[in-house]
Amino acid sequence: MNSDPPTEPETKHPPVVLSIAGSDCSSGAGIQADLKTFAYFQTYGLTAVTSIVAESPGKVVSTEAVSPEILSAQLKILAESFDIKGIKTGMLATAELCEIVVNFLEDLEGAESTAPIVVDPVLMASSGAPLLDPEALELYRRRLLPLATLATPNLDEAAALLNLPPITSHQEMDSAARKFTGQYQCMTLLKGGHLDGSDATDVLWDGTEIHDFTAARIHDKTPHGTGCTYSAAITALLAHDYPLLETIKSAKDYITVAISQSEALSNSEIDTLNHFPISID
Ligand code: PXL
Repeated sequence: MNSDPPTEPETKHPPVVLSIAGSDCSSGAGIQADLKTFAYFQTYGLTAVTSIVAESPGKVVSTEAVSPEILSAQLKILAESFDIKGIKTGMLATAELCEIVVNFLEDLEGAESTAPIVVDPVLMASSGAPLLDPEALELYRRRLLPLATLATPNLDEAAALLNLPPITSHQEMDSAARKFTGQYQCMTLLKGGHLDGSDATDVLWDGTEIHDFTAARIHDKTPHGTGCTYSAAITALLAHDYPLLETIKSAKDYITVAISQSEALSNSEIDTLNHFPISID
């Protein structure tokens, strides 16, 4: 008779990841997009809400930042309760909330957390509505970005944070990505989606080498929430311990298919991103 103990199927918990971001009631961007993306990549997503945004795709009508007390309380209970393997920040709304987030991340580092921190420096919605008070920019520059493992600015965000004129070519992207890392001591994925051309190329400067990530541009599709969704995918894959280059390649493949399968679900001209695309090959 076989006396070996029955072999249990190996149960592996999904990595726990945290999004510190705003709520987009239309669910294309913000924490709603992050949670869907975290689920797609088989991670367990937590959220700390910074602000509530009333919007539909392409139209922000109102934003309301949460109180400092409730943001602090969300972060405190989550840090006490979970072993967090990856963190992303999105819309941080005000300088006061930004400072709470910075203090929280510094405390985590002090407690020897090795969770990667992905900072998506959300300054405005695709419609142009401001999502960060200008006074908070200094905190990004001095304290938040230097805590990041990876920052994921788009062209406008990188130009604003570097005090540069508009970035208009691949060559300028290359030098802006290097400059961003030089100034803020984090790796930089500069997203070139807003540049003209038949391809959408993002440039990663990892402190040693430049890497390009290119996908065919999907001309007729500009759904909102692509930046949030892309950085959430990166956070989830890093939490799974994927190497950085594979992470960015897979996240770029995912966002490209999510864009190509976006749909007109609202009465807006702007499509709704498909966070659960059918196939990503
Ligand atoms: O896509 C930027 C963005 C980020 N976060 C929240 C948003 C938006 C865009 O509207 O609402 C909460």
